[in-house]
Amino acid sequence: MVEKADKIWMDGNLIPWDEAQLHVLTHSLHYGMSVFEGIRCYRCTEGTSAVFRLKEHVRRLFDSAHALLMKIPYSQDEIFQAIIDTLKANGQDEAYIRPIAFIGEGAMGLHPQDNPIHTAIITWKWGAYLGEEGLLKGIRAKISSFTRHHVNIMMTKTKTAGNYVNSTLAKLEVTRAGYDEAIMLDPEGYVAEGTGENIFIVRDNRIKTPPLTSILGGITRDSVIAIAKDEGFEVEEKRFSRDELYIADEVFFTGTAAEITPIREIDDRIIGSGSPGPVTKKLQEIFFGVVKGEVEKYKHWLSYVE
Ligand code: PPE
Repeated sequence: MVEKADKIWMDGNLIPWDEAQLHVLTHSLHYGMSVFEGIRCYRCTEGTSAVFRLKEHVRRLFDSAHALLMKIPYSQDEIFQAIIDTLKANGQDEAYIRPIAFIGEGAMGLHPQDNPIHTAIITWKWGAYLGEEGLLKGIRAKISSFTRHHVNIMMTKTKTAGNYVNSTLAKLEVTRAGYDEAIMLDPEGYVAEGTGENIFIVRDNRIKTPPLTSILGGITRDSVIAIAKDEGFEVEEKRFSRDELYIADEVFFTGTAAEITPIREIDDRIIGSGSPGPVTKKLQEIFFGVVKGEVEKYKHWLSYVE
């Protein structure tokens, strides 16, 4: 259950949480055309709070809307500020932030030209996405029998609600089989991403992650690549097959919700030593320092909530 906060920002106003209601004819509910973001605000070591890479997340929200021919009736600056205002109104020093833009009530059918576009921002407490223990000890993943989207079927670089039916099918499949998370292959059979995460492998200290061709351009992915290169690692953005996962020394997921989650087992094969490896642990340590404002070099990724 999501723990209620005081306010939700909806169409320009901060309104009480329980009043953020919609009609069942809300167009996006029927056809899956809405775009959203997932952003995290962390409490910084020095006391204040900061949103991680807020500008990039807001930009991606607008990119998603643009690709779907949806016009969000606000500027990026206005949404940026509204997110800060929502956090302040809720007095949250740590939160997961979910902006969403969707097509409202009006005409039905697939081409609702005049229906309003609504925008909302919800903030709530969200701990470790795949569990505290998963973050520490690693999770067990399984490759789903569901294929990730083809680039001409869905807009894979957008965070479109409808894209996540595919993710949910995969997640349901593998969690019912007793695993923690699904890994999805692209239509050609190469490793693509998790249901809500990007994926990285490490072998002989070299890091590899699938290229952006058909996956979401994760902001955590981008951050981890920058941090890893800074640490002197070679990072290759290249397709790889499922057996490269099996024989990797280390595998981990990245995502706003998942942060950096080690994967200790895939399709019943133990990965490396079976517990998070040194590269994953090092990247985790730096990443959690960065989001808490401990690393001077990356302070420009933070938007302080003041
Ligand atoms: N791939 C997918 C399909 C995806 O949904 C996410 C984020 C990522 C990669 C990583 O992107 P980024 O957050 O920019 O590093 N998934 C969001 C939704 C999770 C949910 O269950 O809801 C998230 O992590 O917020």
